[in-house]
Amino acid sequence: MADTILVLNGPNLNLLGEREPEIYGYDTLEDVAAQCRAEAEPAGLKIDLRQTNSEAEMVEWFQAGRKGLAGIVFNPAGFSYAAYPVLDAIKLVDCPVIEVHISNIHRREAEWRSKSIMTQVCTGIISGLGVAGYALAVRRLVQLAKK
Ligand code: CA2
Repeated sequence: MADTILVLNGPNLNLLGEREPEIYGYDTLEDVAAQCRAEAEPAGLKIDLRQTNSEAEMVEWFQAGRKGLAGIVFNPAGFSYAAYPVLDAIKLVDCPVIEVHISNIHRREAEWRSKSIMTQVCTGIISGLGVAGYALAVRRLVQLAKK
């Protein structure tokens, strides 16, 4: 059985916990990694959490993850709205991909935030449950890996 879940984060999420806490909360990506590990490790799965501001690097991570992963949790952040090369790369992977947004992208001040182009190629989406959405996505990927 594939034993790793990738947790991929797009632009600016390296600043999670530092900026706009009223929207995104106070947890950092390190906290998110710990919450994801608490879901995955009892099932014998590992978490590999990464963040990049580079679209090219994100494409390369999806390409490298084409085979052999239990699943991918993906917060595309600003890539959600225009990064078609990333959308194409998601289509290459053979594991489930769950899109996660910390905020409810359908309930934000700007309408463009609700139009993620990634959703059409992801297995499912969690949006608006805060950083807890990451661990919930991992929980579902653990269930799917056991099937
Ligand atoms: O709610 C989410 O998780 C988002 O994907 C976050 C993105 C935003 O562009 C999406 O519309 C929704 C990134 C927001 C800007 O980056 C920040 C990172 C940390 C703290 C504050 C802002």
